[in-house]
Amino acid sequence: MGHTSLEKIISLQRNPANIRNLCILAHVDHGKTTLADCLVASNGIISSRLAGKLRYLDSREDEQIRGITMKSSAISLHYSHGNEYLLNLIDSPGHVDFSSEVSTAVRLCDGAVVVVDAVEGVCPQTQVVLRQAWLENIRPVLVINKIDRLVVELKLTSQEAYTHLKKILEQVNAVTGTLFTSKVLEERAEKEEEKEKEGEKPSGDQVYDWSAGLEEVDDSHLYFSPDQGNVVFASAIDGWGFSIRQFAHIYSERMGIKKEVLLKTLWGDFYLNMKAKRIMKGAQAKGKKPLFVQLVLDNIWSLYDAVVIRRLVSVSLAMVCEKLPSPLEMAAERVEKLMSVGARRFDSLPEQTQHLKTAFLQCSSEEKAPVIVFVSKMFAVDLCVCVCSCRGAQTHKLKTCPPTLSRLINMQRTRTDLVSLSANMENLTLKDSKPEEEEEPKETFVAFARVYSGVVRRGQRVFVLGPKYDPAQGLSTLPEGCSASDDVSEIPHLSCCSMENLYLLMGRELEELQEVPAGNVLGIGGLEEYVLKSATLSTAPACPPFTPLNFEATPIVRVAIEPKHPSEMPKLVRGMRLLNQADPCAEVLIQETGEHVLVTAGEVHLQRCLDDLRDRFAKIEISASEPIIPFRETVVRPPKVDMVNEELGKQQKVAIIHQVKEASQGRSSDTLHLDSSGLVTLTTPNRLATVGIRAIPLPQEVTRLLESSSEVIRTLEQVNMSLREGKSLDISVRTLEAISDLKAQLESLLQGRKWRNAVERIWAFGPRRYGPNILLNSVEGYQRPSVWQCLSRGDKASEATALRDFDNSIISGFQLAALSGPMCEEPLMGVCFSVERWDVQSTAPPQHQDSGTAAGPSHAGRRPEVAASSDCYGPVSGQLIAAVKEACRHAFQAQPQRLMAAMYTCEIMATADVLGRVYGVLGKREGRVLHEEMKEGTDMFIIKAVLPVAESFGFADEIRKRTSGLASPQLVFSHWEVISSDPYWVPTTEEEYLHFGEKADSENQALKYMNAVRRRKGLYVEEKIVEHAEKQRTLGKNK
Ligand SMILES: Nc1nc2c(ncn2[C@@H]2O[C@H](COP(=O)(O)OP(=O)(O)OP(=O)(O)O)[C@@H](O)[C@H]2O)c(=O)[nH]1
Ligand SMILES: [Mg+2]
Repeated sequence: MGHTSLEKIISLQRNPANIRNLCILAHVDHGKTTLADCLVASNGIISSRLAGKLRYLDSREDEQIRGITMKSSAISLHYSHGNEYLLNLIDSPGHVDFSSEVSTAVRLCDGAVVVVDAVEGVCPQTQVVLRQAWLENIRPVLVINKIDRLVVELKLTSQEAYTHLKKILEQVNAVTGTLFTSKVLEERAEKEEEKEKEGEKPSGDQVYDWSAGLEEVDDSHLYFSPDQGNVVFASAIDGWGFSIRQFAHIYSERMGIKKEVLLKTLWGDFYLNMKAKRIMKGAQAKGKKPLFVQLVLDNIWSLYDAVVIRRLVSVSLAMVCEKLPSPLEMAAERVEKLMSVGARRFDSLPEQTQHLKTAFLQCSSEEKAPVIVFVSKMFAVDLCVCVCSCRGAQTHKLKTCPPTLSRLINMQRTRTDLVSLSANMENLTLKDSKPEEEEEPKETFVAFARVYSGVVRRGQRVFVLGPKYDPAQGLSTLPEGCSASDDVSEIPHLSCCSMENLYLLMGRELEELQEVPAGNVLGIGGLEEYVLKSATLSTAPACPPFTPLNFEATPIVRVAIEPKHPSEMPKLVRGMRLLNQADPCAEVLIQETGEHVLVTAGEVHLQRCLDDLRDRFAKIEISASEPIIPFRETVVRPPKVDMVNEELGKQQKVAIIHQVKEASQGRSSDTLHLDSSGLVTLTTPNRLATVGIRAIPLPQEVTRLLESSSEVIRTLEQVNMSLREGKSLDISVRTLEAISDLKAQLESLLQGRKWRNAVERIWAFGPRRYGPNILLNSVEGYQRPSVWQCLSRGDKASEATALRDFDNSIISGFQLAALSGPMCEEPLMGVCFSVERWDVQSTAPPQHQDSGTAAGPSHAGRRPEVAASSDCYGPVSGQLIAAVKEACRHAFQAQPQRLMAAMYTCEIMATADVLGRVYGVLGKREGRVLHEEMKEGTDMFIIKAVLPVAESFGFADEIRKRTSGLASPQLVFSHWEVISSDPYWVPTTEEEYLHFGEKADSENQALKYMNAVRRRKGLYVEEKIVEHAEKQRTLGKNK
């Protein structure tokens, strides 16, 4: 097949029925890029001899060197199979660190090819990508790759191979099954609730049968099975593959059995009865060879490159074209999901917005159809590629494009850009005054996007809808029939831009296009000023922004970055800004300390970001700090039984009181009081207010719940804020349900006398108002409106109470305390601060002590006097914030304190002979093996372990080295875990001295971490400088 011409592709773009937008998804190294190579070769873009070896879509140098894909990239292919098809193929990375790239790819597709390694089977990332495909409602097909390994490496017989393949299919289907079941159950529960709301009270006793409903739903189309035609067996590296269709075709001719019959029986428990010349069921029971083994695998095993094995390309592409939906077949459900952002429900959107749904479903390229485009990521392209192809007419091949010419064109381009953006005068003069800056080729960003409706044309103006844009607001403010060239500056989250250039994505090259009709994937140039990472573009202001992408990876590894030469700081800042735009997952921020910090998903991702920054975006030498490991601080319950030293409990308390006293030295210590139960009472310097606070550890489940519901808590906080401002907010039923769910769960978890009525008394969450710590109102006589008030809207009871003055100061103090704890200024986690006393005296002189201890809304009238009587200590609110913060810190210190470490989980696959070494490495790095099992049919073991993030750097490399490359772990952030050792513990008894040494810091992991953080932050580190103090004393005695 020759090179497909651009005209051909443009003409194919006009027929959405024959377009397939698909991505290739798999666990790392299962052969996605190799498979893509075969498909690319079919279009003559690379030679078929190189297919499988070139990994054409891995265009970056580091991708080639490391052998893993890091960015998803797209290519448009032409394929004829009866009809002419246009395939927009996106290759995605499989490494966990880059799972955000998978999200950006999946959003633009209608279908996915899921690749599974025939030897390794379903791996963690396979499950993740199946879930991602599911969440985006796109249809998957399966390619079981590397069949050759079963023959060559595992040396399985054909019968064994069949059993093995069957098991892999079962595993994949099990994952799909779980996803499906949970969805059906969720929908059923929703329906039930709706019914209840409509007043259809189900009569009589209700017996819930949770499995009911599942049987009614047809799920057969969901599963992968060769007889459904959605599975291909392949060896991408050798370029062959087959589905049972080919074999059915051959044997139906050869044996005179109907093709349809063969299609149904070639996979499964069927065998050929030679005598009767009939296909019978029950091969396994009768000990017969299944048809698949006899007719398919035996052939492959005996003739490794038999005539029956077709080129992989035609097999897999035929499956893709038949089994994956075209853009026209987009499910209504998927559209609604894309359009209903956050808490809003689709039917609560404005009518005009709901009308847009038809535009989506029609995927029409008519003149009148509104343009709707979604940009899922911005990627930086080499200027040469970009410029050459946009000048396609003059310079055809990008590789031959001389750099000087490209720079010249670049200069022209930037100038025209600047003129068109002439509003930005500063920029213009800046550029003009520094002509040498222009010499440097500038990074150009191209948006990776898809047209959902309408035709986009070059230079067309569209609205850019920010993620928070509200179509209702836009519609009410904008005049009827306004277009994107009008002024929209007064509407929040809405701006306009023009699409300067449109490109066809061809792997490493871009081809310029004039217009792109609906249903296609494309690149858009000229958006870098308007779009940061992703955006929705439309000509209709009624269009809502699409739901944000589902990212699976949490950015957790942070490093501080500095230029080697301080004078290059501006270049670094610009480079980091570009990096932030070019990477969907990396975060760039300036910390309170002034450091420039880069947050990435993992070690490999970090390395790629640093390389990008150095070679591409900043083009300067940079130095990165050691990774900054996040910790959390928490308190735990005092141990009931002390293993080492029975006296410790008492001693600790004494020690703490001592500590607190010490800490408050230099200040009038009569303002601070700590009682033996851990209640800290603190009076403000002006002696007008006194707070009493106690720190209580939250049960683990509560902490976990709070952490996982941070989104809900944030929404709750927003709702409360607008209620306080007197605004009414249209909250969807689903949000309210989520809030009341959270409340119910908290109530069931916070049981016992200590927590009586605690959920109602929650004052705030923190830090940042949605974190995993609680401020509890235990002030006698203070009834403040509940944080759950949105649940009981309309009830009179909730309106009867009012906030006391300075209520907000208490919350602020708590937020500050929760943001940085006393151990090493890291955020707190799982701590409840119970405010047990809050006295405010009405007037300044301290002698009127009795007048102000009572509290309650009755005081509200007198409060302004106090606020007005500003004294030498500053405003009351400020003092109160500081007092609450201090009291929280002291209360925290009065409990046994612990550090919490971030933990990774990892799954390591290793053969039995290297198992010992894997355990060795894990043990050395404080890892803990959760379980270990043997993968059936292979000699591999799968080990699941957890490992502190702090110990993880170089882990993957070390494992690989120690096992000579046989085991390669993937680290995924999992949870926070309390480090059991007490960083403040000191040996007190003789045995302890003997065992731990005088300083006891040799084995104290928590102390090591804490001091490292303190040192990094420039805090005081308490270390003993005097070595062997005792010995000196003994010497002295002896003299
Ligand atoms: N034996 C065998 N090896 C294969 C086959 N397909 C791919 N490989 C090898 O598997 C390795 C990984 O292939 P890639 O195509 O880079 O895998 P990938 O899924 O793109 O990997 P990531 O993009 O990093 O997730 C390469 O060394 C390939 O040569 C196959 O069919 N048989
Ligand atoms: Mg790859």
